[in-house]
Amino acid sequence: MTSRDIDTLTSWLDDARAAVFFGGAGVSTASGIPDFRSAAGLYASQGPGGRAPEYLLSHDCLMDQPAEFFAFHRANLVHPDAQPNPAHTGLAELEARGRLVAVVTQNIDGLHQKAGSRVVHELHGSVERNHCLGRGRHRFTLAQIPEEPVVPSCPQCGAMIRPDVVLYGEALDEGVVAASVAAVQHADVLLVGGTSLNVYPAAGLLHYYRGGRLAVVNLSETPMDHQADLVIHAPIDEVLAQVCRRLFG
Ligand code: CNA
Repeated sequence: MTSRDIDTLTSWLDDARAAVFFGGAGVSTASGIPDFRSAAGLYASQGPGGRAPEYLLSHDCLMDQPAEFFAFHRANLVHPDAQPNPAHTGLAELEARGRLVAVVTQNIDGLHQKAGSRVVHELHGSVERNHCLGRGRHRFTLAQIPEEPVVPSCPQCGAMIRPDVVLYGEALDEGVVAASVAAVQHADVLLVGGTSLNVYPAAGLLHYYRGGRLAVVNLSETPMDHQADLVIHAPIDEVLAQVCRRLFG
């Protein structure tokens, strides 16, 4: 990361009136939540019984082997004590100061809202919200779900409670996709950070961007690096901390 790269990104965000951030698991690694595809990520190891994480986080697993699903989900994707890092707080500050209009995230950890971001489109849902599969679709926060039994059930109707996250084999919420597409289409700056851009359809959102200020900030290379107007291979938390320091002191 050169000082010139930071200068460029800072001036783009200083000029921006409708910047949008699109991010993924790398945004939360500095908060102690492992991503999927880094060397230390969840996909580097197999799940219990030699099963792939893609299966353990799938709709099929939830329905056919709910105990295995919840054990894996809780152990790896639920981090109630995690706190926002400078990437989350920097984005919240950019929004509060009128530079950024939306965060579009593939994350399910709720840390953008915890940092104060107000417009957050959660493409893959959130572990913070849960509902039962009964007719009443009763709703629960994460804190309302007891750790035992492993497979949580609704105190009102007895049906299984599941997290409002998009599992492998499930479709994205159309309303969230539409809002995310609209934000990206109208963005003057599109800052992409902490995502391998491997997961579709989410990664396809970048194709809706029509501006000339696409910045990709990621530790490793991404398939979009060659199309970006600025590429920084560095931690997104450090980059945003530096940008915000230059912009707001
Ligand atoms: P991914 O495929 O695991 O990619 C993460 C990317 O971030 C990798 O390319 C890393 O090199 C990069 N990276 C890691 N740390 C940093 C950092 N500090 N700064 C910059 N880059 C970094 O994850 P994606 O988000 O691309 O894939 C989408 C999946 C991951 C979604 O379905 C998420 O739900 C899922 N996920 C979410 C969380 C979370 O909510 N925090 C955690 C793990 C996985």
